[in-house]
Amino acid sequence: MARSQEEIEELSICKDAQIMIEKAEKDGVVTVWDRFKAQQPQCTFCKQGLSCRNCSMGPCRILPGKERSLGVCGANADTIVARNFGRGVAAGAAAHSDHGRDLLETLDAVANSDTQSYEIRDVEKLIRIANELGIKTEGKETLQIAKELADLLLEEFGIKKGNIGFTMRAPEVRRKLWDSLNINPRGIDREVVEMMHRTHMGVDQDPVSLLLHAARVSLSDGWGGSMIATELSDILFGTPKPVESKVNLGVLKKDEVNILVHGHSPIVSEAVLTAVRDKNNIEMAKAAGANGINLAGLCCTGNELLMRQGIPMAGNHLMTELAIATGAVELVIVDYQCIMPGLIPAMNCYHTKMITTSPKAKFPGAEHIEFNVRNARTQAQKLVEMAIELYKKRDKNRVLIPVEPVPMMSGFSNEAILQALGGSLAPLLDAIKSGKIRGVAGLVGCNNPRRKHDYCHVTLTKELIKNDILVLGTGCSAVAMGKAGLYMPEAASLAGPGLSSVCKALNIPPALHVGSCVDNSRILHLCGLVAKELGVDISDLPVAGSAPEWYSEKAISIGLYFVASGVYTVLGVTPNITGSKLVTDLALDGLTNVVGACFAVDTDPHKMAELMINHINKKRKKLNLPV
Ligand code: XCC
Ligand code: SF4
Repeated sequence: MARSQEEIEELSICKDAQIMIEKAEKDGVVTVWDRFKAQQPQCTFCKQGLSCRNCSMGPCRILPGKERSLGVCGANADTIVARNFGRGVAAGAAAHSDHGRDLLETLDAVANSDTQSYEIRDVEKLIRIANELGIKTEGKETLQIAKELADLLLEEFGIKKGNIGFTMRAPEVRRKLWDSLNINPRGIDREVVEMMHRTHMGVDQDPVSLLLHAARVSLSDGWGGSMIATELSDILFGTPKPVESKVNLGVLKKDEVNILVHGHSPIVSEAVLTAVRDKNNIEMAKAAGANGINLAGLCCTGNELLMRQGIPMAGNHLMTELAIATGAVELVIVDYQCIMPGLIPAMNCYHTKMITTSPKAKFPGAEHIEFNVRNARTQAQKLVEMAIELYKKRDKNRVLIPVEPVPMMSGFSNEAILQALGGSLAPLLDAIKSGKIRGVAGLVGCNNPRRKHDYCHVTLTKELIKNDILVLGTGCSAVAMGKAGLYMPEAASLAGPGLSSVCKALNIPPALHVGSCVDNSRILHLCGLVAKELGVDISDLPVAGSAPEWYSEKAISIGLYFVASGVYTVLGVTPNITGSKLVTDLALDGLTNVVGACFAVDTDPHKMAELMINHINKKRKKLNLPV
């Protein structure tokens, strides 16, 4: 049965989403919301983390306090919950870090002159990062430095004596704390593998021990795999600087060939961008009756292109099927992560084709055109030609582009923030000390059909900026803020008087787009810089994090590395740990005594804001700053 207007408005706050949900229904496209409904009621054992299928004596479902309080092997609820949580963190860390490894292999190929598809665009950053990690660069050729950097970082994944290099960006007190807890991450792959080992039947049964290792896994992501992904993407594709662009489904063009890139890594999408900008291809599109070729992004590979190249953003996680339902998309080119298999039946309703490009992520029903460092240029060319051919098949009567796009600013890398501040952190620190900016909040993560699409991201951001808290956004959260107009300098009028005066002086928005999900490492790095400058630990800073609508295992890893780095983090979706009181208490409270920060959970963005503001005020008081 078709949804009423009221029901549709309950699903998303976005006009483009609302209009497209209705069109999708009419066109017979099954969406994430339909499938979510069909899954109700969802398993309460799994929801609480109380089911285990780690071995073939099971699966086991635990009812604590009842006869069935132990799994076949004898594992109790605390163990099972901690193990499940740990595996989630490992999967998330693996996803981010394996993405980082792909950038590393690309840098390695460039260094060995093994590719014509990629180059080093930011030589200054290459040298800076190499120096930071102890590589001598004087008198060396660029490619030699790149080679040495690639070799050094490749080691971070595997066998490494000592700790991950970028952890040196954390203040010394924090590193000492990690050492004393034995959670300073060693090799990136090693921590993930060790989690898989520990959670095998009959290995680590102690929930505290499991959680501490989970923290170490997450730190190897935040200060390791993700940070490597960010820094190498900057070196290869350019460090972001402030750039204006547009966001929402209105970025699709009625009279142009529309290509969407979806996934996470910039490796494929950057190659596609080069082909899209090629004059011959534009001529070819014109010969096919189109006015040009329009490239837009979805999710994090979209964020990567938006941050560095100003490529418009069509939407976040829950918008991906709805983008196809516009009937205006020729090609969806994907790499990996967060690509719903539901896109395949959706695209089959139109002339749209989905192309998978990574040997790691194949989708039955999509065409697979594999990209590697050597063939990226030619493959991208092939795809653009394919999109132009598909444009001829577009049924104009079924096209609906629902709204006008919203302008947004992007490109706030730490380098760009420093530059906007005149080269040093001092003006930011002064603003924080005086209370003009009361604190900084990182808003990150996904959408989830459990929550009204974008509602928490936008409401929470508005509350925070109103209270003079500068918001840094990444991932799908960032897209939500952009769509709500919060990424324009004019949004300063929604900020409190202090933050608004800073924004006006610098001509920046009160919420800053700092990148994709791996770019949460930029926030960690910034926290490290500020803490070092003030001579305190990260846990002393007036900062807080939130993943208001998270869904992904990657978000669990992100949340945990923020907490393990000392940043209080508020989740808007309850993680699957409530089956263990011990694990839940530790996450929501006990961790504070261990790593100086913990999680909080609330589903109401106003309450989430209150929690974050109270935390920031508490930290200000401790630093003797005006509250
Ligand atoms: Fe995926 Fe990164 Fe989440 Fe969005 S925010 S749904 S992880 S695209 Ni990363
Ligand atoms: Fe059951 Fe233990 Fe096997 Fe898990 S590891 S499935 S709890 S027997």
